[in-house]
Order: sequence, then C-alpha cells, then structure tokens
Amino acid sequence: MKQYAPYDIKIFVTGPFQSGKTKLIHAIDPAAISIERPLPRPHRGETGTTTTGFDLGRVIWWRESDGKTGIIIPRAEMTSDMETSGILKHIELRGVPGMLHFKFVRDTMRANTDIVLLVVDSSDREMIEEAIAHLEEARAAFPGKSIKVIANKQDRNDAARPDEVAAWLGVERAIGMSTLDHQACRRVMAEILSTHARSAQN
Ligand SMILES: Nc1nc2c(ncn2[C@@H]2O[C@H](COP(=O)(O)OP(=O)(O)OP(=O)(O)O)[C@@H](O)[C@H]2O)c(=O)[nH]1
Ligand SMILES: [Mg+2]
Repeated sequence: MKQYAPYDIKIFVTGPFQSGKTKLIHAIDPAAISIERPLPRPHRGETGTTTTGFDLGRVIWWRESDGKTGIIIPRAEMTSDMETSGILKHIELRGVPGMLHFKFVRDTMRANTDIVLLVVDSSDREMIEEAIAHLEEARAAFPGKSIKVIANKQDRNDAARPDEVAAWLGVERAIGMSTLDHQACRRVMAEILSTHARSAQN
C-alpha cells in the first residue's frame, strides 16, 4: 500500500471568514488542494468561494545550513542538489474554514500542529470581533503556543497597517502580507519557520 508522505513541520492556518487563508496556502504551494463551495452571496462586493472542508499545501523548506532563513519552494521545483546538500524539511500547511459554525471541522484538524497562523483581513474592521473569537479559539486549543497573526490584504488602499491590526487584536505583533505577491508569502513563511526552529532549539 502506498504510504502517506510524511511531513516534518505542520502549519495550521486559521482566521475569520474570507480573510485569505486559502489564497495564502495556494500562493505558497501552487499545487495545493482545497475543498470549497461558491459563496451563497457576494462578500463585500466579491463573488468567490468559501472553504467547507480544508486546504492542504505541501512545500519544501531548504536551508544551506542551520541558522539561515532559507527558501520555500514547491515540491515540483526541488532539485537533486537540494536533496544532497543543506537541510531540507517537508512542510505541511493545513487551512480550515473561517465560518465560525464550522468549528467542528477546525477541531478535527489540529493534531500535531507545530505553528499556528491567524490570517486577518486588514481592510475589514467589521471582522474584528470574529477575529478575536478565532484568536480565543486558537489560544484555547493550543495552550502556550505562540500564534502568529498575519495582517493580510496589505495591497488594498483601505488596509490598516500591521501594527494597527495587532492593536485591534491586542497582540504584540502582526506580520503584513498580500497573497497577490507569492514570492513575498514564501519569504515570510521561511522567516516564520526559521524563528520557530530557533525557539525550538532554546
Ligand atoms: N486584495 C486582496 N484580496 C485578497 C487577498 N487574499 C485574499 N483575497 C481575497 O479575499 C477573498 C477570500 O479569500 P480566501 O483565500 O478564499 O479566504 P479564506 O480565509 O480562505 O475564506 P473562508 O474559506 O471563507 O474562511 C477572495 O475574494 C480573495 O481573492 C489579498 O492579499 N489581497
Ligand atoms: Mg478558505
């Protein structure tokens, strides 16, 4: 029987409805898969899809040596050199539905999580209460684990700055992101992974 491909580090991607979780995972892994359905009605003027199952992305994090930030690359772009030199880790990204009533789906997907990302739409102040509900849900589910807040949609003119988004949620820091810039999403992910690796060593 074919074995399920193992991963080294699992990233759980949560956050409010339509904040950009699915787009982020596809920006990082173009071969990611998602279980979605069309939005029953436009959200803030946009038609699109909403996750009803999960998003699953798998990429490689490659570093020349320990302590370097390294790069994120889709598995299809991995070269044989990378397999024989440096440090190679298999990364799994699991996205969940943002709709609050899909908590039972989020509850089934948390096992073995190493890193938690909370994606927030920086242009949607009306979503703060829901974002706080997701933050509290994640804190309760991952006691003691640091939750990285992503201030997404920074490309929009009406986006609040990452420090403002952090203040909305009462957290120390939020990381600015736009899922339109795939390379930047991968760079930020490599930085998050190297911070995680450093804290795991301490
Ligand atoms: N301008 C802009 N739009 C974005 C960005 N990221 C996502 N979007 C848009 O936001 C909407 C929702 O994106 P998704 O990735 O489906 O959001 P989600 O968090 O997975 O949503 P749910 O599955 O419903 O919880 C879509 O219309 C995207 O095109 C971004 O960085 N900038
Ligand atoms: Mg989604």
